[in-house]
Amino acid sequence: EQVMKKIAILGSTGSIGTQTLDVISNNSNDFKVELISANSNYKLLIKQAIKYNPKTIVFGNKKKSKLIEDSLAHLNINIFYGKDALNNFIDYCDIDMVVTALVGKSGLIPTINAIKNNIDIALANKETLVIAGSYIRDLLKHKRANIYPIDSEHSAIFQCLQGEKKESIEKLILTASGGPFRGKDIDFLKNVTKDEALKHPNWIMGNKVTIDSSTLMNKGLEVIEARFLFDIEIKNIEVIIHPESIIHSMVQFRDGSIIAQLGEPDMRLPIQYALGYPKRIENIYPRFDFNKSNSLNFEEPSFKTFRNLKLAYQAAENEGNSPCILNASNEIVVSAFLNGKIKFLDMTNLIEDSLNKISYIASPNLEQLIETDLETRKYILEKINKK
Ligand code: MN3
Repeated sequence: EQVMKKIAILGSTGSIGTQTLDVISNNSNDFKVELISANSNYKLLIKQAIKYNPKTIVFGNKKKSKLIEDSLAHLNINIFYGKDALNNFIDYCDIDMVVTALVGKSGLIPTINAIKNNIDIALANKETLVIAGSYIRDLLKHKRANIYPIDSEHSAIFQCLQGEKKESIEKLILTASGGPFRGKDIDFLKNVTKDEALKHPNWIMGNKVTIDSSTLMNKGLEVIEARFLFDIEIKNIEVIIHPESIIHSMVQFRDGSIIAQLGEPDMRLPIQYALGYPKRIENIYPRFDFNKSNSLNFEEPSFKTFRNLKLAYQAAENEGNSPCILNASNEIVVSAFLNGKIKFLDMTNLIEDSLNKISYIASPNLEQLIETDLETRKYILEKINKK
């Protein structure tokens, strides 16, 4: 008899959330949706609740509670509201796996609570590992929970490592598309607009990660994510620009062999691999065709133009609360850039400033990381408002 995997999706109305539901729709014998959550898009959350009939939904606030409850009155769904409900979602459902498709630090506490309850995680929320990577790595050692990456680069590396021993790894090679401003110089970047930054050449993603791709901060966060996910030293993690986004990442082993994972840039693939692991599920998504695209290109990233990548490497080498500072300031500056409050290059300058000004803690505990996060946000917001 087929055993259904019971899934919770935190952030079900975003880009990863909707694609996860798409994967589940295509594999309704394998997966059942038990809980979905959204922060602001109540209209889509209601539609999803009617279509997937989960036992529980969580919405960000009570403002639309009457509308939500009236719309779902004919269904037997438990409805919870607010940040506490999201953080403690694990108390409201009985699941096998949680997909953390939240944006930014909102994923931190729900992820930690899932690990404490020995629930497997399909991780799309890279910021969680950047904020508290060492804490989560240590927590995982004492729990039965596993993290399966959804980020396409980390899914690629995870696939390349199947059947391999950790001590055989020489280095991880993360590929990056280079974003919409690949090949441009600092002068060009001075005046780029939000609309230009939101035009990613290959991937369809949420606004935050698309801006992060245009500054290469996304790759910086992914280097840190890889460092903790695979427990590999920063000096053994490399970034190479690969504009076609067909090779999703690679592992070089100690004998010099390189294993790569390839495919069309389609997030449903890494989502499906994380959900179904270790099973490879058949699908009819578009296939990569070597006859149609017969060249794959590579170039070195420019650390001089895209200084965010350099700052991320520096924060990762500093360890302690530095990656947490990097992430918090980045979340604030990206949102300020999207709201038209600062210019493109201001983002990097403000992040650098916060890394210099916020007090360094070499071995922070979770409370200190949460404090660092709040302190950094406050510091950067004040700087932006003074401008
Ligand atoms: Mn990625």
